[in-house]
Amino acid sequence: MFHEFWNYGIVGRAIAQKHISASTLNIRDCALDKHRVTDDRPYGGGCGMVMKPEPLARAIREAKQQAPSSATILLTPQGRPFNQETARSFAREDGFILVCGRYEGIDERIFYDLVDHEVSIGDYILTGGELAAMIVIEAVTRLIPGVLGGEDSAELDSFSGDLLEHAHFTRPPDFEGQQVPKVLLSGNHREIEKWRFETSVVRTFLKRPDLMENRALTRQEVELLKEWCSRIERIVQAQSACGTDSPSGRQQKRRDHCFGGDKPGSA
Ligand code: 4GS
Repeated sequence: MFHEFWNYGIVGRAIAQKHISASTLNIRDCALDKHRVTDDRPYGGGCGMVMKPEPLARAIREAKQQAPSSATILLTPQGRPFNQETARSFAREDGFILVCGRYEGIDERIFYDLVDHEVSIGDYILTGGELAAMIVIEAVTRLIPGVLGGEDSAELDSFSGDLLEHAHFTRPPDFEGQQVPKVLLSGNHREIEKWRFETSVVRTFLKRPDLMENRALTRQEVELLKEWCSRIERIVQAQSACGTDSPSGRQQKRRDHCFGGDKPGSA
């Protein structure tokens, strides 16, 4: 699974340019018996198999020898949820050893001495930790200085601040009758920045309100939300003044997707 991964895209280039180094150890190669068995039936019965401790311990010790200052992280749904903050903290470390489990689980005694942290990429069950490890490696690699080649796009992406990214457009200016917002063609950088900030704030509010509920908002964010509040209030008041089923509401054909929903007053 990792052969393609180490050679592909940003991770492949980061390795080729020596921004990072990476290698894989196959736990099966650390099983010393003839059939290279890494799993066994669970004590106490039940379905599913458990990873045997000896090959896993041998693999982790071998990895620790190759990367002595690295913490050992087991990918498991029981771990701490992986997010951009975790990615940033991993990017500051010297390195890490990611342990990818298979089967129902691993023998509990591995945890006592050999695993430092447990990390989960989400609340769902995979058949192996490999894809989870790749997700962690990708998210961390693109934060290593130099990997994204000069431009600061890692910093500007979603979650670098506490807002989702603004809407993006490229050519053509007319795609199947949908126009690029005029402000982006205006060349007015102050206005463009303002528009981008507005799309960020509003789509964060619409798509991921949890990202705003759990932190202190900036003054600009509060100002913007207040402005939208009063716009919405004006619309609601106008509606209740002249009845709720006005034909003009039904005439609007296209939605403005930039904000993750309809932008009041944009029709
Ligand atoms: C995850 C996860 C995972 C759990 C591995 C069952 C095979 C599997 N790993 N985040 N045994 N979610 N691991 O589902 O990290």
